[in-house]
Formats: sequence, C-alpha cells, structure tokens
Amino acid sequence: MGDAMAGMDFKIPTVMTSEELMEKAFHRASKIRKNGTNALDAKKKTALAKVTASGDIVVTALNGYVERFPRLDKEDDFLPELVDIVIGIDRYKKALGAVNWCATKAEKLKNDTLKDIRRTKDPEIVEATRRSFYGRLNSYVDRISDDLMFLQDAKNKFRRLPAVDPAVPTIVVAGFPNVGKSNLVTVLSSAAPEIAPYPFTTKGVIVGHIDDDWRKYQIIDTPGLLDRQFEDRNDIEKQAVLALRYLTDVMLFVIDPSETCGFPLEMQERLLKTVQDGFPGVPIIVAESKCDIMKTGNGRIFFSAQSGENMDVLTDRIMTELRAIHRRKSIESEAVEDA
Ligand SMILES: Nc1nc2c(ncn2[C@@H]2O[C@H](COP(=O)(O)OP(=O)(O)OP(=O)(O)O)[C@@H](O)[C@H]2O)c(=O)[nH]1
Ligand SMILES: [Mg+2]
Repeated sequence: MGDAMAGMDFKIPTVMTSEELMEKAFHRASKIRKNGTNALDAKKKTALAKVTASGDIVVTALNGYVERFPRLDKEDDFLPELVDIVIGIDRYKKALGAVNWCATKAEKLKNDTLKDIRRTKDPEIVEATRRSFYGRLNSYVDRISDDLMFLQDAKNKFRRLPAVDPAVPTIVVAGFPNVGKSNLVTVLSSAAPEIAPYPFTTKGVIVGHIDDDWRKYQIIDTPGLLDRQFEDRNDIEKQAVLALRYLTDVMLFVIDPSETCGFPLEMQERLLKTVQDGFPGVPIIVAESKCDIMKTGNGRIFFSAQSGENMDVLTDRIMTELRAIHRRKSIESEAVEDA
C-alpha cells in the first residue's frame, strides 16, 4: 500500500506517442552496421540486428506500459469508483488490452521476419523483408496511437487522484468558506496538514492525520468543494463532490453561528441539509465554531479552535466515530481474508 493520499505517478511510466516510439525504434536501428564473412553475410547480419533492435524497442516499451500501469484490481491503491469517474475503467482496460495486443503482434512479426531473413540467399529479399517489417511494425503501432494517447492522459489523471488506503478511517470537513475549517484541521492534526492532489480542483485537498495511540486517521479539508449548494455547481464540480463520497467515512460539518464568516446561519443550515442528502448513510457530526465569539446554546457541540475551548469534547466525539469506523473496517477486512 502506498502512502495514503500520495499521488501515485511514480510507478507509472510516461507513454510515448506512436510517432515517438517508431522514431526511437528506427533511429536506433538506423545506426546499426554489421560486418560479415562476405557481402551477403554482412547484409543479413545487419538486417537481423536492425529488425531485432527496432522490434525489441517497441515490444519492451509496450510491455512496460502493460506491466506498470495499475491493473485496478483489489491490490491497487486507487478507489475504483474514483477511477471510473475520472478516467473511465472500460476505456482504460481497452487501451491496455490494445497495447498488449500490439506487443504480441510486434514480437511475432519480429520472429517471423528474422526467420525469413536467415533463410534467404538473395540480398534483394533481405532488403525487401527488412523494409516490409518496418512498414508492418509501423502500422501495428499506428493502430494503437489513440490508446497510447489515452494512457498518457490517464497517467496525468492518476497523478491527480488521491491514492487512498481504504483501511484508514477518514473524516471530511465541510462548511461554508471562513467558518474555521482549516484552523480546526490544523489544530486536530498531529503534524502540519499537507496538500494532496484531487481531480477536478486545482487547489487539491488538505490532509492531516489524527493519532490515536498507534493508529492513524485521516482528516481532510476540501477547499471549495463542500461549501456551496450542490445545485449551484457545474458538472465537473458535481463529479468532484460525488467522488468525494468514496473517501468519506465520517463528515464533520462546521457551522459558524457568529456569522463572521459572512454567511447567514440560515444559509449554512440549508447547506447542511444538502450535504446530509448528498452523503446518505455517512455519520455527520455538526459542530459550531468560534464559540469564543458566540454560543447558541442549542445543544450542538461547540468549539473554538482559536481559544481551545471545548476542543476536548469535540475531539472525543470525533474519536468515537472514527474508532467505530475502524472497528467496522477491521471486521470487514477479516471477513474478506476468511472468504
Ligand atoms: N474568533 C475565532 N475566529 C476563528 C476561529 N477559527 C477560525 N477563525 C477565523 O476565521 C477565519 C477563517 O478561518 P479558516 O480556518 O481559514 O476558515 P475556512 O473554513 O478554512 O475557510 P475557507 O478555507 O476559505 O473555506 C480566519 O480569519 C480565522 O482567523 C475561532 O475559533 N475563533
Ligand atoms: Mg480553509
């Protein structure tokens, strides 16, 4: 398992376009000259070496992509639901399948060509066979040029996907801008929160860790994602919010009753309702911030990240939820292991 929330691009190679790949293969081959016992022998040895080198470059590159792009099975760190929204799993699998097809074809073509060259005693045929190999290799690779471009694009998108360890219980913080979310995340985190990539937003998500003895939980602040009515969003933002569901085990919704955030209480309550509807089945802790300025006395948990007042009560409540999630997840993973 990778670090939770770390971008996973380090594993994934850069994908050449079909033109770049063929240029690399032919360029390497073009520099090859072999000596022989006579003119025909030298010609054959040179042709064999050129075919081997160019074929191997193509096959090695393509096999490398197939091996090193994530398979998206259970052992991968990515959440399949997120990958499907961001990249499209069917198209992705088709692209990897096409690359694999091309590698197999190129390998066979290379071996057949080597046999043909070895067999002939006609220098004209040596030349013609080599040239025909170049043409057919080029046309195989050309046929997967869309797939190669798709994979390079997918690589860039993978980089923006949070790699999540689904075993780590995760609390996501929501609420209007300026209600005090970031301040709270910083205070609750055992180390300075880090910015992790997230698809659809340039800001990324801010991830902190909460220590609980030897256990760690994730706390995620999402600037600009859960701070507006869902209906007011464009399609991309809607996808981003939907995708966030797969990260969220518990939600912490922060309300600023002092309204110093600039949003009336009534608007904040309406957003809470939307978030509740949008995250069905997710436990939501509602907490009122900035209690150093004002307390409503309505029975909700209140806190001030600034003065520290009541932070122990809020922390207890958060820990209770996260521990419950932890227990549920360990039971689930034991069940998977027993199956
Ligand atoms: N009085 C008081 N002010 C606070 C408290 N927490 C945050 N603030 C102030 O509220 C403002 C917003 O705080 P942030 O933590 O940045 O709020 P946010 O919800 O992360 O805002 P966005 O990132 O814009 O969504 C800042 O000026 C903070 O100083 C608090 O407990 N008490
Ligand atoms: Mg913030």
